[in-house]
Amino acid sequence: MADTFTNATQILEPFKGVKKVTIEEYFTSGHRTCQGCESALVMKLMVKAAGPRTIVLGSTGCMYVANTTYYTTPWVVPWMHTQLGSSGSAALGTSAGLKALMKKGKMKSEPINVIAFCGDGGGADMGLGAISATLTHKEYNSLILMYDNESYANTDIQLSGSTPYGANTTFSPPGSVKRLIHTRWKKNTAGMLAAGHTECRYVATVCASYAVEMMNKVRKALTIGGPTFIHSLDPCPKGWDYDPMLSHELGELAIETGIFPLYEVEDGVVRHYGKTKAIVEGRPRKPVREYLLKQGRFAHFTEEDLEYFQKKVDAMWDKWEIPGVIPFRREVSAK
Ligand SMILES: Cc1ncc(C[n+]2csc(CCOP(=O)(O)OP(=O)(O)O)c2C)c(N)n1
Ligand code: SF4
Ligand SMILES: [Mg+2]
Repeated sequence: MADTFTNATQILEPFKGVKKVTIEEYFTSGHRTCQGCESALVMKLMVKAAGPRTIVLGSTGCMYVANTTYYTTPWVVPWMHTQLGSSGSAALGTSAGLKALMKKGKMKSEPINVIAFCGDGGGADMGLGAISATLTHKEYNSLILMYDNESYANTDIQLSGSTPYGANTTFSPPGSVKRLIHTRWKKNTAGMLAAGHTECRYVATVCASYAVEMMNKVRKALTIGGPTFIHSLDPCPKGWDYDPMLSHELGELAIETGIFPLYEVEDGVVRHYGKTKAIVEGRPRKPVREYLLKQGRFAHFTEEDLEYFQKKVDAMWDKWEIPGVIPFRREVSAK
């Protein structure tokens, strides 16, 4: 056995401002994502943050299909496709494989980042079990990043467990008899995974509209090590039906309306950050209509629908045990 093996991670210090971000790209030209695709930006920032000694594994979805069209790819680092529900298994298996090879002295012992990404269909729905299992294996270092464009986008925008209430998708077109076909509330994926995996040392939510913060969360997850999870909210011009130039603004509005809170859970401690922190400290949230009505998928919403949506978001902030993170309330004992 090679005595040099350690289970160490790379120490990736946070970028202190945009001018300090490294210039090298590891996700370059050669992809065919839509104009304004925020998920493609997430891939670029994710691997830029991780650096060259990184392996990326990607489950089926837009970020697989549009990024590996025959004979072309934007990936500069080693990359592998995995089955739609397998991002968790791929992360764990690759990390375990590297560890075994290094321990046996069959490859040079060095910290290599393992990142597996999945969409919301692959992560919040189909692959949830595999992600959950991986987050309990604390001896293996990997990051699972779920890029959430709020639909099964690659197969033409079917609704997922992460699609917002009321949205028009190919599975939930509004009709004259029934206006809202999709009436389930979006899953709270990051909160669920953080609360349910007490030995997972790091879970965070991010949005690429805040690019440096987003990259620093990736760097932190990889540095902390063990299995870690990041949930990224990604505006998708095709699925959300808006002008591609609005991607950045819609990301900001998702945070400013309080619909998608930015937070990290590190060793069991919750920390809201960025504009979400300001909201927690008293800054007023923008009305959800400012976000919803910029998107064609909510064009059929009436005042009543907007009010319902607003009320649900208000409850996240006013009633949840930890705003935007943990939905339970303590019972108030009647004395
Ligand atoms: C087991 C399995 N079922 C269905 C499919 C078809 N399929 C390919 S991509 C995809 C959508 C995945 O959605 P998501 O994970 O949200 O990624 P996105 O396409 O939105 O980027 C589906 C259903 C598949 N590849 N494998
Ligand atoms: S459908 Fe959405 S996620 Fe897929 S490539 Fe287009 S913009 Fe990106
Ligand atoms: Mg998706």
